[in-house]
Amino acid sequence: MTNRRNFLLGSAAGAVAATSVSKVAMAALPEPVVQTTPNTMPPLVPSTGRPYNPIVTLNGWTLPWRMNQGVKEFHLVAEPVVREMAPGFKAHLWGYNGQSPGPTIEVVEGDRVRIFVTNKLPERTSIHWHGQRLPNGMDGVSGLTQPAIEPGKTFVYEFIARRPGTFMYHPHADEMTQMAMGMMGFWVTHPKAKHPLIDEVDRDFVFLLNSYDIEPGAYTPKIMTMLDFNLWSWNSRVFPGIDSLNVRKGDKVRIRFGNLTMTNHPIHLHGHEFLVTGTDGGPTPKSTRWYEVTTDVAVGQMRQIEFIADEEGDWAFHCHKSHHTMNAMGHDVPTMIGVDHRGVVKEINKLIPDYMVMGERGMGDMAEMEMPLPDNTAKMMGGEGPFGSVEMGGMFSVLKVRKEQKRGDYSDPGWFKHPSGTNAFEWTGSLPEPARFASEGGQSMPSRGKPKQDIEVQVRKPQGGSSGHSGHH
Ligand SMILES: [Cu+2]
Repeated sequence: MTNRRNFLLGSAAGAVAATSVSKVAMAALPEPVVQTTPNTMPPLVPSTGRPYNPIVTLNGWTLPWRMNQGVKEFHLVAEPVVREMAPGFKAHLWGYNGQSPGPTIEVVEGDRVRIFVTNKLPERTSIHWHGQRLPNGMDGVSGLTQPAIEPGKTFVYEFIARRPGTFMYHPHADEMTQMAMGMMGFWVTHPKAKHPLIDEVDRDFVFLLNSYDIEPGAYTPKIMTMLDFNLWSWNSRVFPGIDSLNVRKGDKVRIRFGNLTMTNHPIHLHGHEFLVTGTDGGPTPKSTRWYEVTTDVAVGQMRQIEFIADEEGDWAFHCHKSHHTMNAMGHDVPTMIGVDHRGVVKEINKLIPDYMVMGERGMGDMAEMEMPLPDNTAKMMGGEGPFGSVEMGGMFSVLKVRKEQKRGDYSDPGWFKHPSGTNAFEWTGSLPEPARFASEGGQSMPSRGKPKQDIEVQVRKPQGGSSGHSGHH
């Protein structure tokens, strides 16, 4: 759970900051709130300031504030953190207030916001409030709009949350390193009154798309990686470490996501069609909305989707780039589908008895294989569902729609119990002759310049041996 730690008497890491920040200055700061678990925290219902319908951060939390003469004061601490990316797999990242990503900041349109940022990293930082309208000097670009925040120092940002919408925050100092290390967070500005383009919803979820390159067995991301990441994550979690989105049948659901990776992510929901009701620029005009089941989020963008959860079940929700639903194994694995290497394996087994070949029937076996992995490594794919392995990793979760789920209850209802007769099943009866070959064969347009003789693909077959191919030379 959330805990407060005394900043001056804090951990060893805190001692660095304590020496350089005076007691008088610290007394004026709101106490930093630190999160110690990667669990999805219940929504933070506002007890001061204007009311709003709070959001839920997947495997994350919302930062509490204090009111100081009408100003909402927050305190972010940039610091090294240990993030559990999936059960049993921990990464040494940089983040804010104990976690990566940092806490979600929720405010209401028109709020005056003051954010104290204390730097407990070994290098300079700053925070850019991605997408906000604000005075130029509050934009957080080190060198351009402010000096960088040196280690041990605290800076203050202050501005009015001028427009409602979905925003992010991230460093704008040594961005390449600091974002690759997990420094980022979400920001939601709720509308202050009924807004013609912002509907009220029953459930409002947020998560950030991020990616890491952590070698199997290692703890720290490689920060030089440009595209070949091996961990594609939502809020620095990989499936099966990403919590499900639990809703009540009939709920109006909003899901907001922002992309701080180096590639686009087509986010896909099963069983329902949704509207894109918000982008970086705020709510979309109603005339521009159309139904989709996949929406692409480009680098640096935010998207907000909405739908009525009117179909019961466990619905997959994931990035549609198939490599992004896999975990760390690297991409240097040759494709072995269809390769018969029984003979080779026999020879290798004489030298290495445990040697086995990967992927000759596809990679699905990897999900169940109990191959010894280096310590601290997420399986390439896995996740046990009610019918076996889901054979997924990375950017994958499940939308759970249930009749019994109560309003405001975000707990996991377990697996869906399918009404009898509504599951796909194995067919064991007789099979009819395929009708299609008789009716097919026509082309919509005749081809031109076709070779007189059909070209046959040459397949090199093993010569001789006892494989049954002898005689076919
Ligand atoms: Cu993706």
